[in-house]
Amino acid sequence: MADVYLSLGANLGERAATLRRAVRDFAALGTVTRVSSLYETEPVGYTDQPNFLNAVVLLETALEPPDLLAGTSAIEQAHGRQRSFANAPRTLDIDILFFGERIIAESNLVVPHPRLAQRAFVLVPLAEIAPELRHPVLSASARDLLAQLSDEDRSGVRRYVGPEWIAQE
Ligand code: PH2
Ligand code: MG
Ligand code: MG
Repeated sequence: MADVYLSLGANLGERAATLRRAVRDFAALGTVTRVSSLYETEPVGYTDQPNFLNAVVLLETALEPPDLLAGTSAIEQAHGRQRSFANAPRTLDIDILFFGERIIAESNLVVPHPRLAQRAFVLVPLAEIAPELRHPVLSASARDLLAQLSDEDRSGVRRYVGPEWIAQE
């Protein structure tokens, strides 16, 4: 079994409902044992698009990385994900942040996620559910990585609903 941290994002459609359904769909891939609050976040990278809702979950899975990636991609597709251009608005994005302590560098999957240390929309929810989690390459905790970001980066991330969001509707 591996502890896998997944990042979820949505900025089109019924954002919270989509994220909730996606986390329920993760039952097909393993057991979700922790869910962060839901955060409303300003778009990073390509900024001319709506705000996102972002969250991070811990999934305990017996799948190997390629099978997990196939599973998360299928869930993105099931929720209407269209691939247009990099960083385009999307109904659902699921990114594998960590796969246990494994380091993966394949053409279609790089783990730990290469941009997570720069992204407050990932580190704020990650540090909420796993502050002590160690990045196996950078050898810093989620809490420390978050502390290295600027106030300006962190200010683009605001709590939207507490962890109870997953049980609503
Ligand atoms: N995802 C991106 C690019 N920019 N910005 C926010 N706030 N949230 C995201 O999930 C996000 C982004 C690429 O996947
Ligand atoms: Mg992404
Ligand atoms: Mg993605």
